[in-house]
Amino acid sequence: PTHPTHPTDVSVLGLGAMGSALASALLDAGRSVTVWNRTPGRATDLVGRGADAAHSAQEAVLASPVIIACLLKRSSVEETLDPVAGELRGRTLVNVTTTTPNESRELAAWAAEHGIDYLDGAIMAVPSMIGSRSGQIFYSGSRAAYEALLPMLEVWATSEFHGEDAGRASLVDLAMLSGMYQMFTGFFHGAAMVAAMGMSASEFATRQAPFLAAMTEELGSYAKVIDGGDYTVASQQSLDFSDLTHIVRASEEEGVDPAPIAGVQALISGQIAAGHGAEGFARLYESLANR
Ligand code: FVH
Repeated sequence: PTHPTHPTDVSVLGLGAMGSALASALLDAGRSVTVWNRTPGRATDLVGRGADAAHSAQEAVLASPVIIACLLKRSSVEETLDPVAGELRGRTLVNVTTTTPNESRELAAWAAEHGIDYLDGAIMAVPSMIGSRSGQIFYSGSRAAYEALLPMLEVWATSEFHGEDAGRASLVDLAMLSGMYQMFTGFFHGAAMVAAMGMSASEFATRQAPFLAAMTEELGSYAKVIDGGDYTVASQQSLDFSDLTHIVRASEEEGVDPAPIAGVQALISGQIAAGHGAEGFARLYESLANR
C-alpha cells in the first residue's frame, strides 16, 4: 500500500525535459508541488527546491486536486493513468502529453467515464521557454477546468482555449508544427543543393533566414484568397508561372534528392492537369483540403 504525501496544490507526472520545466515554473510561482517519474532519480533538483517526491503515480494523484500528465505519448499516459483511474475521480487532469486530436478525444472520453475533469494541452514551446511567457500553450476540453486553472496555466506560457472538443488544441498544435517542419525541410533541401558548390549550411542560412522571414508576410494574403475561395483573383502568381520542374531538375543535377520540392511540384502538376493552371498558387490548398 502507498501513502499519500501531504496535500499539495498540483502533482506533475513525468519529469522529462518538459515535465521538469513545468514543475519548476510552478515552484517558482509559489505553488506546492508533488512530482513523480517512472524512473526514480529525476526528482532530485525539484525536491531540493521544495517539491514533494511521490513513490508512485497513485501517491502523486492522491496528493493534489490537479494532476498534470507530461509523458512521452498516448500509450505512456494510458499505462500510467489506467491503474489510478479510481484515485483520479473528482480531480482535474491536465494532459499536456503530445497526442493526435482523436487520441485526445479518446482520453477525454476515458476521463468522463471515470468522473475526471479533463483538459488537454498542446505545448508550443521548448522547455527553456516555460515560465518566460514567450511560449504558447493551447488548451481544449473542460472549459470549467481551464477557467479555474488559468492563473496557474499562465505561469507556464500564454494560454489559449480552443473549445470543449478535447481534440482541438492538438489539431492546431500539429497543424502549426506541420508548417514548421516543412519549412525546416525546405531549408535542409536548399542547403544540400548549395553544398554541391561548396557553400556551408551556415552561409546559406544567413541568406535563407531573411528571405523566408520576408515570405511569411505573404501568408495573410494567401489566407484571404483561400478563405474567399476565389483563386482567379488578379495579382496572384499563377500555377503555370509557379511550375517548379526547374528546381526539381536543378536538385537532380546536383545529385540532391528532390523529394521535398517534388512533392510541391506534384500538387502543382495535379492542379494544372485539372485545368487550373491560370489560377493562383494558393489553389494548392484545394489538393490538400478535406472537402
Ligand atoms: N521537449 C519539448 O521541447 C517538447 C515541446 C512540445 C511538446 N512536448 C511534448 O511533451 C511531452 C514530454 O516531453 P519531454 O520533452 O518531457 O520528453 P522526455 O524528456 O523524453 O520525457 C518523457 C517522459 O515520459 C516518461 N515516460 C515515457 N514512457 C512512459 C511510460 N510508459 N510510463 C510512464 N512514464 C513514461 C519518461 O519517464 P522515464 O523514461 O524517465 O521513466 C519521462 O518522464 C511529449 O509528449 C512531447 O511530445 C515536448
